[in-house]
Amino acid sequence: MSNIKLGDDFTKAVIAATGPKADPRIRTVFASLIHHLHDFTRENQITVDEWTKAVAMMNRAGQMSNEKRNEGQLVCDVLGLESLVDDITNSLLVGESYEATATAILGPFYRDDTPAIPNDASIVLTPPKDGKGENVYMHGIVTDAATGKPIPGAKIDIWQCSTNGMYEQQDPDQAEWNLRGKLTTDENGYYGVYCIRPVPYPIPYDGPAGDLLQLLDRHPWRPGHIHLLIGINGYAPLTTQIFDRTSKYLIDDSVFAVKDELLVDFKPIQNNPKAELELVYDVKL
Ligand code: MBD
Ligand code: FE
Repeated sequence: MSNIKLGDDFTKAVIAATGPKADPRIRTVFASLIHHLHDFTRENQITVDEWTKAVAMMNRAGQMSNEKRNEGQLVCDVLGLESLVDDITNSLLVGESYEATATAILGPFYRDDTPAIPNDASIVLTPPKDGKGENVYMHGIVTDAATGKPIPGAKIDIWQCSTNGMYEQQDPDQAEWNLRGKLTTDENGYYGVYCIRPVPYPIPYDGPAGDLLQLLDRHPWRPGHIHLLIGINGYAPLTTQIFDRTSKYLIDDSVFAVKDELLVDFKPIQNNPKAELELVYDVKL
């Protein structure tokens, strides 16, 4: 390729520089990474100028990141990388997942310290002021995928953004823990919670992830979704998202997380003073 002097022999030498004490997995993965990175760089004739821009983007992602914002993860998300590792991780759980609920990516807004709440509580601590908030009674049963038996005591972390497109930690006008809660299934595997109908939402685009979207002529929008993380001893934790079947952006989710199996239907509910809509969502672990 043109006048490049640093060809395959150079790449082999860089890989061979790995020392004998390197962990085997690290050795394998980095040999492959160096190989692909070098090939990519040669194939595309990447210049110092272009590489400098890429390094600046990585540095800026690091500088912007804090406990409320994970810009590196967002950059990965817009490139489909979190969805890919989610799929690979799931495919490695042989036997476990054949009938289990489909997974989806965790995303950058999960908080692992979300307080426990009782069943049938509301996570709407700060009701949306824009009139777009539709109250939903979401409930279902968690069962064992293999036996069909209900699973009592499963922990269900649930989180969603408000109708202004912001998660609680991004928005000073929302109470802490608004639209978040950690439920526990009862003796019948039942869980229930009052939440809001999720609306489409743009991922934060004022940083490198947004710059990338712009460079690629893409929009930042995600379809309306609710996050779930379900865990109990003896089962692989299930990270997923459910999507309003009627939402915009199902076919062009900016982070490539939508799966057909995860589309859900919000239905009108009668005789419930706390909600206009009902969402029945059962989970199989
Ligand atoms: C989100 O709200 C989200 O769920 C994902 C996966 C990525 C960015 C923002
Ligand atoms: Fe999200």
